[in-house]
Amino acid sequence: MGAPVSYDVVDGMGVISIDNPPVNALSHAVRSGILDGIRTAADDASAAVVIRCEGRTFIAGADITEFGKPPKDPWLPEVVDAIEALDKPVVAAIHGTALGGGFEVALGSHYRIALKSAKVGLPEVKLGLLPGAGGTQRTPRLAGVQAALDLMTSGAPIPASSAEAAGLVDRVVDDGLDAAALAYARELVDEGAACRRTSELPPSSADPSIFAEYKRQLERRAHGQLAPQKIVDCVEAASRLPFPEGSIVEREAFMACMASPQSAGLRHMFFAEREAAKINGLDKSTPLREVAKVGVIGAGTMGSGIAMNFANAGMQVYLLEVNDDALGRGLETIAKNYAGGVKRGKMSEEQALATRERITGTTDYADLADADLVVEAVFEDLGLKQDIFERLDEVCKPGAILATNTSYQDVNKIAAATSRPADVIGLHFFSPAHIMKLLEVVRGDATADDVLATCMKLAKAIRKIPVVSGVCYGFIGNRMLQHYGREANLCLIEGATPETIDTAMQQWGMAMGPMRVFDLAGLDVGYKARQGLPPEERGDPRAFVIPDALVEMGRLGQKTGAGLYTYDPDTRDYRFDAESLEVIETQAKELGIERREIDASEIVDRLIFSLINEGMRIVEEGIAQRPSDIDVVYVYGYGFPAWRGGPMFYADTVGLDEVYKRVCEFRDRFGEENWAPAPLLERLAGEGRSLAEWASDPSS
Ligand code: 3H9
Repeated sequence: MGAPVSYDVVDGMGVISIDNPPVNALSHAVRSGILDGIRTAADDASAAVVIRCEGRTFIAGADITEFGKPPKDPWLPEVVDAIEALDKPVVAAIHGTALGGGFEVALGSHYRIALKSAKVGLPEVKLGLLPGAGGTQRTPRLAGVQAALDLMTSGAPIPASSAEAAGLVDRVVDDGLDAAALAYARELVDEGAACRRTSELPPSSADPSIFAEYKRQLERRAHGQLAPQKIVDCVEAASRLPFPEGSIVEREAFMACMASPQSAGLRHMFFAEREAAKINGLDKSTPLREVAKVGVIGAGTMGSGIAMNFANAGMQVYLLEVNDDALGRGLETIAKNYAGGVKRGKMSEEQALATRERITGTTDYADLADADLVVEAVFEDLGLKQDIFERLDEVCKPGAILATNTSYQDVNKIAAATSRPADVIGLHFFSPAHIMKLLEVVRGDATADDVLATCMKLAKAIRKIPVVSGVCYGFIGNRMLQHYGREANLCLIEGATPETIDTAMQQWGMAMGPMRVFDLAGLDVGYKARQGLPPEERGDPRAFVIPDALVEMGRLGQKTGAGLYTYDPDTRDYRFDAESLEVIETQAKELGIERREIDASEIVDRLIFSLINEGMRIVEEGIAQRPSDIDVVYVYGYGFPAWRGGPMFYADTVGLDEVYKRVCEFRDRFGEENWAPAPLLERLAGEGRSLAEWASDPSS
C-alpha cells in the first residue's frame, strides 16, 4: 500500500494530496503525511500550498477506529497549527464532505475553496465529542458565536453556499475544483495576499447571557448529554480568551468527552449502524434486482407513509385500496404530509407537487402487474394477508419482490400462500413511516439472497437504516417491546402512576415514556388483538386490565383526547387525571393488589433489564445477526437513547454479571414466567464475558 499522502509541486504550487479511502479519515499516517507535506513546502520554492483529496470526499474527520487506542504523535491540533503557521498561503480545496477534523484542517488553512455540491460540518457531537483541533475556537471567530453554536451542537453539515455566506468558505465553484484551487492560490500569490490566520483574530464578541440561555435550551433538546454543554463552554471561552488559552479549554473538554461512556455509546452506534447493513454469509457480488416501480397495498397511515418513501426517492408508486373512498382518504393524508413538509421548509411547493405526482392511486390489481416491488400494508390479519399474496402471485410479473409490512405475522406462512416464496420478504416500517429511520428487513426461510440484498440496498435509497431479522412473533423490536410494555403495565398496577413511570424513563433518556407511547399508538390496538385470543392465551391479566378498562370507557388514547392521560385538543398537552387514577386503583383492588411506592430505579431496571433479557434470547436464537443490530433497532425505532449505545451495549457497560444478578432478583420477587434469565445471559455472566466478546466469536 502506498503512502496515503503525497506532495508535488504543480505550476509552482505545493500540492498536498490525501488518498486514504474510503473517506480520507485522518489516520496516524495521514496526519504524519500532511505534517511532512507542510514541512517540505516550508523549505521549497513553492509559492503557496493547496490541500486536496482524492476519491469521493475531502477529509471526513479523525479516524474513529483509532479512538480509545493510545494516541500517537502528531496529534491533529499540532498538524492544524502547523498548517496555519506556514509562511505561504494555504488553500483547502473541498469536495464531498469536509467533516470534523477534516473541516478543522480546512479552518487551519488560510483560504477555503469548495465545490458547490460540497458540504462542511462539525458532527463530533453525534459521537459524544466536540471539535478537538481548534474547531471550537476558529469557528466562532469566523462565523460568529450563534452560527458556531448551531453548527457544533446540531452536528448537521451545511452546503458550501451556506458556509460561504457564514464566512466559513471563501469561494464556491461549480466544477473543476483542482484547477480552480491552483488558480486561486496563484491569484493570492500575485496579490501578495496575507496568510490569514484565524487564531490571530480577536475573541468573537458576544453577550455573555447567550451561553446560559443556550445551555438551558440544550437541556431540553439534548437532555442529559455532556458534549453539547461542553461545546457551549468552549465557545464561551472563544468569546473571552485569546486563542491559546481557549485551546486549553477545548482540549480539556475534548478529553472529558472522549473518556465519557456517552461517547463510547455513540461511537458504538456509528459502527453498529454501518455493520447492520452487512449480511453474514451473503456473497458481496450477489446480483441485485432493479426496482423502479413500486406497488403499495393499503392506503392507511402506514401504507400512505410507505408510498411517500419510494416517491421521495424518485420511484413511481401505485397505491392500491379496495375502494375509492379509502383511496381518497389515503391520498389526502399524503397531500397533507407534503403540505406540512413545504410549511416546515423541507421542500419547495414544486418539489412537493412533483413528488406527489409520482404516486398514483388505484383500486385495480392489474396496475401492479409490472411493479418491481409490492409492499402490502393492510391490517394485521394473517388470512387477509395470505389472500392478498395469493392475488399478487397471480398478477405480478416473474421476479417481482413481494413484501409484507406486517409487525407480527409469520412471514413464512404469508410466503407459503404464493408459488414463489423465494421472492417474499418482510419490510417492517415504523410509524410514521415517512419519518422513522428504522426498517426491519425480515428474512423468511425461503427468501432468496438477491431479494434480501436488493432490499438492503433499496433501504439506503429510501434513506432508511435496515436491520435484518429472522422470523418470530414481533421480530426483533416488537418481540422485545412486549416485555418492556408488560413491565411498564405491571409497575402501573403495582403502585406507580403513568407520570412516575414516564418521568423515570425520560429522565433515564428514553425519547418518550411508555405510557405516552401507549396513548399515542392507541390503547385499542392491544385490546383488539387480545379480544381475538382465547382468555388463556392473553397472558398475565395484571399487565392489561387497566388499558382494557380505559378502552371500554372510550378512553382509547391521544386520538380520543384521553387514555392513560387526558389531552388538550389544541396543544396536545397531557395531564394525569382523577378518572384515570380511579381506574388504576379499582383494577388493582379487583385483582387483590396492594399498591405500593415504586421508585424510579426499580421502574428503569425492570423495563430495561426485561428488554435486555429478551434481547439475549434473540441473539442466541440467531433472530438478530449480532447484538449491535438490536441496538440499532432500539435507537432508531423505539427512542432508546443513542448515547447509552442501545440496550445490548448498555448491558455490557453495566456488566453482564450485574444484569444477571438483577434479573435473578426480579425472578425471585416476581416469578419465573416473566423473569427466567436468558440462557446466554446466564452463561456469559458465569464465564465473566461481555456480549461484545461473545459477538466476536458466537460459536464459543
Ligand atoms: C473528529 O473529527 C474529532 C476531531 O474534531 C478532533 C480530533 C483530535 N473514521 O458512512 P459510510 C467508514 S471526530 C473511520 O457508509 P457514506 C465507515 O465506517 C469525526 N472510518 O459512507 C464505513 O466503513 P465500512 C468526525 C470512517 O458515503 C466507510 O467509511 N467525523 C469514518 O454513507 C463508509 O462510510 C464524522 O463524524 C471516520 N471518520 O457517508 C464523520 N467515517 O465500509 C463520520 C466513515 O467498513 N462519517 N468511516 O462500513 C460520516 O458521517 C460518513 O461516513 C460520511 C460518508 C458522510 C463521511
